[in-house]
Amino acid sequence: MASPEPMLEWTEDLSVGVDSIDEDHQAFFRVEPMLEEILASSDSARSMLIESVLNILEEYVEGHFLREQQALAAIDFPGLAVHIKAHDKFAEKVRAIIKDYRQGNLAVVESLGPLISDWITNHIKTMDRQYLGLLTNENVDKRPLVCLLDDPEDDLEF
Ligand code: FEA
Repeated sequence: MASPEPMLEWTEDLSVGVDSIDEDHQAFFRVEPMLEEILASSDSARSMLIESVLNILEEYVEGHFLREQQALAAIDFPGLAVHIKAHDKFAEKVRAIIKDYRQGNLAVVESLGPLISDWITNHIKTMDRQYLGLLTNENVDKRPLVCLLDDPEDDLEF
């Protein structure tokens, strides 16, 4: 039997040089192991714990992407349109899985782990590196995700 894939870990070399974004990414790296642990358990609170992870993911795909996109737009980042497209595609997949799960297809939640791993490899470790040196602590909104989402001024069109 094939051994399971090792968990992906955030390491200093993945830093994009912006504290708030690095903290978002570090939190995101913790989602998959957390979810796997919950799925492997027979905890009576399992469904409540899964729901908490789904809430975290929902907030993340709204708030983190908004944080990056606003900052990239402010510096006229040349790859912005492609970057937004990638965010939108991932967010759409996450939302579809969550919706399906909440409609009763409980097994679909198992597809989140591989999706997250793939995103870490193909986006955080690659595409997000493209703005290294362009974004700084000074030109990125450092508020917690939940505050970014609550701010009506953040309803920007990209
Ligand atoms: Fe371009 Fe950052 O997005 N990372 N995530 N997730």
